[in-house]
Amino acid sequence: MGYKVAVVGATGNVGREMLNILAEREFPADEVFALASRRSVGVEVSFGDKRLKCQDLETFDFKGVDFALLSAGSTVSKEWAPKIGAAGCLAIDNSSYWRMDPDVPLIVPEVNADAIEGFRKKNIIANPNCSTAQLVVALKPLHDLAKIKRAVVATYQSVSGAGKDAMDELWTQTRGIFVTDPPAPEQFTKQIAFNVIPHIDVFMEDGATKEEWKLTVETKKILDKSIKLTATAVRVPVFVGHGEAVNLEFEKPITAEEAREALREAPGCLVVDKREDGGYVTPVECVGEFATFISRIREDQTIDNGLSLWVVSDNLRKGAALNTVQIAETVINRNLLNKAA
Ligand code: 11C
Repeated sequence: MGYKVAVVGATGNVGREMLNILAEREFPADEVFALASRRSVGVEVSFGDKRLKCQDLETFDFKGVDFALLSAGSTVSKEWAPKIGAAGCLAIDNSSYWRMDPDVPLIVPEVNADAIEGFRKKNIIANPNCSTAQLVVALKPLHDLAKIKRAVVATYQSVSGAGKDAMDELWTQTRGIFVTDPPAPEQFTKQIAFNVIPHIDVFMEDGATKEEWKLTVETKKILDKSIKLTATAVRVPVFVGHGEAVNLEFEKPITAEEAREALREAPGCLVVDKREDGGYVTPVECVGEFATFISRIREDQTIDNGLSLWVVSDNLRKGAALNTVQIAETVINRNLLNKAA
């Protein structure tokens, strides 16, 4: 018997990718429901070669549904994840709302799949922020090899992380600069076309942004609380795919070649590191892919046991929808739902 899966926020960037990935990976679903807010009821979304009509989240009955994959923002997740969990349906939540709750596991299956069993307390599992997911996939094999003491990360984040309206703003502003007057910024604080903006999410008291804070606290929760991490998160005029320049200081010696070998063997990682023109991956090439790509692996001679590298992944996939579906697959593979065969 297959599973029943509901996608909450089915009309958004990530919700649509969830449906694509469920179909692409032939997730063992008997029925898939597309759910959205009342104003999107009846809107059709693609699921493989089928079209699904969005149903109203408010009136949907989650009893008998195995998985709800949520990507409708923190406000919806705050209210709905507990209601869905209480109805006996496992809520896998892509918003930031539940991530730091001690009774909710925060999971990247390649990194901390064993922590998944903690979902039973609330029947909720959290999916990390997109910039964290790809980072920890790349850090895990290196941490296992030589123990990371400190990480310094600069992100180059695509506008799709801020939603569809933000993608439209990049498009209309870029075109507008050539054709007519560019529209004023609405989704971003400054012009995003032909520019970069060192500001993602709200400012915290210490001067960091919340995106930077998330990178720190989520990496600690998923990988190792002893890792010190400082980040600068930057929005760049790219539609899909986040890049990250990562500098690492390890406890033990590690060569670039050892790091490359470990990353080549690691689940979810794909090393493209040719040290020649074009011998590295850029965001444009990672779109639609499942892997986290690692390039530019090199020793940092300015510190003991230092390495630098470049990490790129599709933020709507590994950073969101793919990781959510992988969590559901892990629950199934570990037989944690106790569903009768
Ligand atoms: C961005 N990383 O690129 C954000 C989007 O906490 O899930 C995802 C926000 C989150 O704007």
